[in-house]
Order: sequence, then C-alpha cells, then structure tokens
Amino acid sequence: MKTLKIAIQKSGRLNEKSVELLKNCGLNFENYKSSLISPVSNFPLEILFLRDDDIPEYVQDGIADLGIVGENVIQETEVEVSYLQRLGFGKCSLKIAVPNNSDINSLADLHGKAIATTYPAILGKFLKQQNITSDIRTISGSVEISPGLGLSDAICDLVSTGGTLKSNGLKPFADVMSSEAVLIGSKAIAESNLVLELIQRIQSVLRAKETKYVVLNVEKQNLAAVTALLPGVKSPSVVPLAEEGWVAVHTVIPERDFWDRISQLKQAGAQGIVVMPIEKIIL
Ligand code: PRT
Ligand code: ZN
Repeated sequence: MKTLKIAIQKSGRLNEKSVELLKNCGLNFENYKSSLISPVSNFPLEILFLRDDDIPEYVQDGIADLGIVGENVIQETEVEVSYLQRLGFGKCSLKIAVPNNSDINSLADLHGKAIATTYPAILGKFLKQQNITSDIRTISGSVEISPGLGLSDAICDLVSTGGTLKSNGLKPFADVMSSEAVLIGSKAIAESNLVLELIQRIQSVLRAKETKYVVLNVEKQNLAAVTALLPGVKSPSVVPLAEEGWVAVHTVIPERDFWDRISQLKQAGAQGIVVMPIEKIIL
C-alpha cells in the first residue's frame, strides 16, 4: 500500500495543534523538533515538518499528498490544491489597519496610499475588486511598525486578539479575509481510500471537540421539560436511579451554546449536572 505524506508546520502557531489533531486521530509518531520527517507506526503515513509557506506548493506538486496550513498562506501562494477539511484552529483575520490618528476613514481613502503587507497577492486582489489603486509595499515581517517609521500609511496584516495593533497605535479598519487552518490535498490524491479514512478520523475528533457529554439527575415529573432542551446525537438515554421517582439523563450538548443550555436545564429541574469532554464521535 502506498504511504501517504502529510506536511505540517515544523514550528510556529500551527505546529502544536496540528500534532495534537493527528495524535487524537490515533496516529502514533515521534514529534522530534530536529527531524524533517517522522513515520507513523500504525498508519501508512509519514509526517513532513516544514515552514508553513512551503506547504501549499509541496502539496500542489505532489511532494506531500496532504498538508495542514492556514488559508491565508494557501490564498497568498495561489496554488491548485483541494480543500478537504476546515480544522477550526489557527483562526485569524487579515485586516487593513491605520494609525489611530490617521485621516483614512473609508476604503476609497486608501487610493494612492502606501500599504505595507506580507500578503501582496491577497491584498492586490481585494483592492482590485474595490477598484482602488494603492501602493502595495511587500515586506517580510514586523509590518505593524511600518507606519510609525514613515514607510506606509496603512498596513494589511493578520490579527487574532488585536493586541499587536493596539500596542502599535493602530486601529483595524477593513476585513480582507478570515482564515483558519485547513487540511489540503493534492488534486491527484484527494479521492483515495486512505485519505478518506484519515478525513473521517479527523471529523470524528472535530465533532467531539464541539460537544460535551452531560449526565444529570431529574425528577420524572420534570423529565419531559428537561429532554425537550436536549437534542443529543439521537435522543438522550434515560436511566432509573435507586431513589424512587428520579432518573439520570445522559446526552451530548454543543459546546457553542453550552452555558445557555445548562442554565435552562437547571431551571427545568436538572440537578447534579456532570460535564465530561468527549474524545471521538463516530457517526
Ligand atoms: O516559520 P514559519 O514560516 O513556518 O511560520 P510563520 O512565522 O510564517 O507563521 P506563524 O507560526 O506566525 O503563523 C502560522 C499561521 O498561524 C498563520 O499563517 C495564520 O494562518 C495563523 N495565525 C493565527 C496567525 C495569527 N493567528 C497571528 N496572530 N499568524 C500570525 N499572527 C501574527 C500577526 O502576523 C501579528 O504579528 O500575530 C500578530 C497579531 O496577533 P494579535 O493576537 O496581537 O492580534
Ligand atoms: Zn511562514
């Protein structure tokens, strides 16, 4: 059987989460910082550790079959790859920002102005769509200091918490794109059975992350009110308790509306609510 190759970031913001995701898929490998390649002992897969900027092209050219990388890097390198799965980590936005005291107030004000960025291709397309011609200055890092140095009127950079912009006296002013880590595949490999198996494992880990396992006790007379609040995978399991008139309800709750749901459950009569993380959900 052919051994697949997956490229992930060697070090940086996506490395730890990429390794964690693959390990949670049951893949057994060493995460040596010094090695470029690590074999997986229990799946026909090798892991290549690369700089994130190189990953899209390696996948496009078939040197790696799969890759985990930020959408921003894929779009900037303008490669032909298949998007196989959004991964829900490494979330950020590419934004245009200007100094707090800038007189640039609308996109049209960027006309003829200098914008520093490490994302000239994405920014160029965005400005073209808006019919704006600016002077895009491509720099390789520390974009946020360029207005202060008089090198540009605005910047276009990735933002997650917004702390870097704030501490450099900049304010975000337009969204160019939002991004997260994605699993990509070369056009040739995307349909292979091994790839499909890996995608299924990844999806079961992601699904589990989005949900919590909840066990609660409720008096039978309040059971209908409580179960009405629980979507569950199918329907909740209801188990009788030793104490007459009481039952335990087992179910899963989506992480995103978790706290709202819990307070509604308490109001409906749920008690002794125990919440547990889920490792995998296989449908
Ligand atoms: O060495 P290598 O080339 O592999 O890594 P790198 O230094 O180019 O990339 P790295 O590790 O910094 O980022 C990898 C990926 O993480 C990016 O391509 C994005 O997809 C994603 N990501 C998520 C981010 C951020 N959040 C982020 N905040 N990448 C960079 N930043 C930077 C941003 O450029 C700015 O300098 O963080 C600063 C802003 O952060 P806040 O929190 O202050 O807003
Ligand atoms: Zn990089």
